[in-house]
Amino acid sequence: MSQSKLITMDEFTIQETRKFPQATGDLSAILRDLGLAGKVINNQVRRAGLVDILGKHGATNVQGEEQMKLDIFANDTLINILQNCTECAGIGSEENDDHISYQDTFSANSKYVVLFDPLDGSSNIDVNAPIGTIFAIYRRVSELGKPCTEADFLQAGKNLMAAGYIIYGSSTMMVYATRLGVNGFTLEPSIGEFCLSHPNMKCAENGKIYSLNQGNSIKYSDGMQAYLNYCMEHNKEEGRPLTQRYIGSMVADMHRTLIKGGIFMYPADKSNPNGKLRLQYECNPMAFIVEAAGGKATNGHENILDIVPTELHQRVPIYIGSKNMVNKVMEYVKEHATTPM
Ligand code: AHM
Ligand code: MG
Repeated sequence: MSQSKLITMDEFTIQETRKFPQATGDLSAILRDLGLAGKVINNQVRRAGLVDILGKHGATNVQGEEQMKLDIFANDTLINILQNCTECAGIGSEENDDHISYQDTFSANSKYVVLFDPLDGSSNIDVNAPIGTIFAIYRRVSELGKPCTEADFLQAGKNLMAAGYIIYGSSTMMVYATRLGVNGFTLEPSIGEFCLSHPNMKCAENGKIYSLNQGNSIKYSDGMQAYLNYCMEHNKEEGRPLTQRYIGSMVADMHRTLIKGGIFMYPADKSNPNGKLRLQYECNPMAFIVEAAGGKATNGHENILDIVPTELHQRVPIYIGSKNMVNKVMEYVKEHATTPM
C-alpha cells in the first residue's frame, strides 16, 4: 500500500464522528488517547525480552532507571494519559481495587469514564505470545460538574459507547467498535501511527475453531462435556472434527475468532461457578465488539451486554463468537440444564 493511501486512526475516527452532527469530538479524543497509551505500552512490550540484559523487573537497569512490571507500567500509563485527556472523568482498572475518579475541574466536567484491563494475558509475556490491552468507554450517569461515582462503572454493557483492544502480537493493532461497526488499525512503525487495515470487520456466522482451556473439562457441566464431544466428532463422516485453538490470552484468542470465525469460551466449572473472566474489563468490551461485528456473546442464560453488574470486579462465564456456534453450545448447555454441575 502506498503511504499516500494510508488513513490514520485519528483521521478515520474524526470522519466517522462527523456523521453525527451533535457529536462533540470527546469520544474521538478518548480513542486517540487510548491509541497513544497503546503506543507507549507497545514500546515497553517490544523490549520485554531484553529484561535480562537491561535489568530484572524491580531491579535498576543500566541507565539507572527502575524496571517496572509490565502490567503495572501499562496500568500507570493508561491512568496518567486518561487523566491528562480532558474528556475522561475517571477510570476502573483490573489492577485497582476501586475506581479512580479524577479530582481536577476538567475531569469533573467530563462526560465519559473508561474501564480497562491494562495488559491481559500477561502470564504469556515470558513465552513471547500475544498480549493485549482491553478497554470499555461509557457515558457517565452521575451528575456533571462533580467527580464521577461508582454507579458510572456499574453500567450494563448495552450502555457502552465504544470498546476495543490493542493487541501486541506479530504486529500491533488497535481494534475498536462503536454502534457504527468494528474497524482495525495496524501500527505502522515508520510513522508511529495506527492505520486503517481491517475496515468493517465482521464475525462470520459459522466457524471451524473452538477455543477454551480443555484441561478444565473434567470440572465442566454435563452439557459442556457433551458439547466438547460434539466438537471432537463434528464432521466425523469427513474425518474432520472442529479445530481446537487456545492461546490463553483472551485478546489473541478473540482476535482470531473475529477474523476467522469460531467460538471462544470460558465456562463455569465445579470450582469456579462464575468462570474466570471479568465482566467489566474483559467480557463486556469483547461482547460489544463481537455483537457490533454480527456475532453473539452470552453467559449461558442471558446476553453478556444485558447483565447489570453489582460489583466492579465481577466474573462471568462467557461463550462468544460466531452466532451459530454460540447457539449450538447453548443447545447442549440448556438440554443438560437440570443436571447438577
Ligand atoms: P489475566 O487478566 O490475569 O491476564 O487473566 C485473563 C486471561 C485471559 O487472557 C485468558 O483467556 C485466560 O486468563 C486464560 O486462563 P486459563 O489459564 O485459566 O486458561
Ligand atoms: Mg485480564
